[in-house]
Order: sequence, then structure tokens, then C-alpha cells
Amino acid sequence: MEETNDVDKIDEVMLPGFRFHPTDEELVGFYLKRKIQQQPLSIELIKQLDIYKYDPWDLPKLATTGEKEWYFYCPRDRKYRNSARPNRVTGAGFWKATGTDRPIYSSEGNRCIGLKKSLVFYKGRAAKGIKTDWMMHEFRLPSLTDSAPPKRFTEKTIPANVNAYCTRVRLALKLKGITYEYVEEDLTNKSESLLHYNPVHKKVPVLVHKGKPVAESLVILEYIDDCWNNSPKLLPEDPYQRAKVRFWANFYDQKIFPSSHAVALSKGKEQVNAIKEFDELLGAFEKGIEKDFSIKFPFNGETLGFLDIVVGTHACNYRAFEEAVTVVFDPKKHPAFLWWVAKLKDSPLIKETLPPHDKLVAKIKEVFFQAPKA
Ligand SMILES: N[C@@H](CCC(=O)N[C@@H](CS)C(=O)NCC(=O)O)C(=O)O
Repeated sequence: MEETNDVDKIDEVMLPGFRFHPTDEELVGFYLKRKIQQQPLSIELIKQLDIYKYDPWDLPKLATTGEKEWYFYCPRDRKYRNSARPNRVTGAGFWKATGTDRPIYSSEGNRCIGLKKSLVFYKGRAAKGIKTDWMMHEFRLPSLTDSAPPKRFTEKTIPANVNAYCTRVRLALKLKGITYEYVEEDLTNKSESLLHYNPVHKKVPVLVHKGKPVAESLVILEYIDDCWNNSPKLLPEDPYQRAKVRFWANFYDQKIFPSSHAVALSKGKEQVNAIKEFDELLGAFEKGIEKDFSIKFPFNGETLGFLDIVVGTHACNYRAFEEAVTVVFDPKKHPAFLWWVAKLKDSPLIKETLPPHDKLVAKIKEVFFQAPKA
């Protein structure tokens, strides 16, 4: 008990000469990041407060530090349930943004670690507000739906349309007619927002919907199907059929996908074994689909379903793969599967989502035969 009280007393002591002048980079890269990761500091320099419950002139006395500038952590309140616009109204007036959000870069200069928005306080209500001298700078970590500053993010990135997992999500969103903002991720230098939104796997794709992240492409496809359930359905209605589709989609990801990479990455005897294993797995997949769906393959030539998306975004690249690396999907051994793939390749949606053959060949070569960095 006594010890706890002593600690409390130490925290209350003012530190003479202490001034709190963090840079923008320190605010987002250290303070905000720690707060979001729930790593508290031993001294509370920035208090958490719902600042919109107060008018600006009431805030200084509520802050822990500051003479002419005061710092608070403030959870973002939404104006409308389905809108990303925060509610910035207070008792006596409202905060209004001036200009666009500015990116904050890390001192190495190539990573956007946060965004800064400046706002002015107006007394009164929207149309008749009177501008005051009160200013606020709002800092936030970039979300995956924030548009990336051009160029900086794209230099070393593998385009999403070469990455089958990301293409799945883009295809499903297109199919449902959902507009979205796409943010490129440099996987050689992962952004703070990727690590924040997908701390477990640290991989793309991540879908951020209403500020909340959903990771893992198969989970994202199901989420999209659940949320936008009035447009073409990706999964069948019948629970047993749904279970079967999920089973084969998982099989494709856990077995066929890695096995196809093993073929591409191996040589000599090892490759002979890898090809044998791949052919067995694809054979099991072909038989399973035929048995479970009582048809050769699911695509009806019209609407793309869950398995069409999962398989199509990977297997439709097979010719480019062949040219860039080696034969993986052999039409002589798997005519039925490749007949399905040919039909998928003819689907206008897949055609417009997959990159041109040459671009794909070049990209696959780059990914599989990347020269080690000096
Ligand atoms: N099971 C994941 C796989 C996603 C995945 O492997 N993403 C790769 C890009 S193709 C990635 O982010 N790799 C980064 C890394 O492994 O560090 C999914 O279905 O979303």
C-alpha cells in the first residue's frame, strides 16, 4: 500500500525546467503509437480526454503540460454511424478543418508514419459560425484507407494485381460494386499502419471497414459477402455447401498454393518430387470438387463465386508463370482444371483485374529471381 502511494506522489511532482516540445514525428511515431499499442509511460504527459465535450478555453486547465500548446489523446467520435466523418461539435461552437491532411514522414524520409490535420474553432453553429484564434492540430496514424502520398509508397512495391491474395479482395469488391480506396504497401519496408492493423501476420491484404481492420484474404472475402449481402453472393446459401466451398478454398491455400511455389523454386530431383506432389494435390482437388458439387467445376460462365475468385486470381496466371519460371499447371495432366481456368480467364471482370501477360511475366521473374540486395 505505502509503496503505491509513494509512486503516486512522485507522479504528481512538477519537474522544474521541464518543457514538452515534441516534434510531429515524435508525437505520432512515439507517443501516439505507444498509446495505441497500450504501452503506458511512467509519467502521464498527454492526458486522454474527449476534447469535444469542452470548449477550447476550458482545455488548458485539463492538460497535464503546456503553456501555449496543450496535448490530449482523443478517441475519434463519428458523426454518423456509417460515415468516417468525425463529430467535431462542442457546446459553444465547432472545429473546422483548414486544408488537406499532411503526411508526416519518418526522419529516414521514406515512410509516412502519420497524418496531420489543422482545424480552427468557430463559435456558434455551422452556417453562422464566427472564426476564433483557437487552433488545433490533429495527429493520427495512417489507416489503410488513407490515400498514400504518391510515389513514396510505390517505388519498390509489387503491384497488387500481381499479388493473388490482394487481387481476390479487389475482385470481390468490384464484383459487389463497392468503391474503395487502395493503399499500396511496400513489403520490404512495412508501414506502421500495416503493423498496427495486422500485428499478428503483418501481411497484406487488410481491409479497413468503418475504421476496423479485417485480415486474411479468405476471411475478408467472407466479411465482404456478409456485409454486402444483397448483391451477387460469393458463398452458397446452403450451410453444407458453404462448408464445402470453405473446405476447398482452404485446401487450395494450404496445399496447392505452397506446392506450386515448391515446384517453381526447386531444381533436379527435388523438382521431380515437387511436381509429383503438386499433381497429386491438384488431382485430389479436381476429384473433390466434382464429388462435392456434382459438376466438373463451379463457374457457370456468368457470376464469379468464392472458389472462382480464390482459384482464378492464382491459376489464371499460369501461362505467365510458365514463361517466367517453369510449367506448374500441366494441361495434359489436368485438362478439366485448366478448362475451368480458361473459362475464368474469359470472364470480363477477371480480364480487367489481372495485369497484362508481359507485365506479369516480368513481375514474376522479379519476385522469384530477386537479386540479393547489396
Ligand atoms: N494467408 C494470407 C497470406 C497473405 C500473404 O502471404 N501476403 C503476402 C503478400 S503475397 C505478404 O504480405 N507478405 C509479407 C511477408 O510475408 O512479410 C492471406 O490469405 O491473406
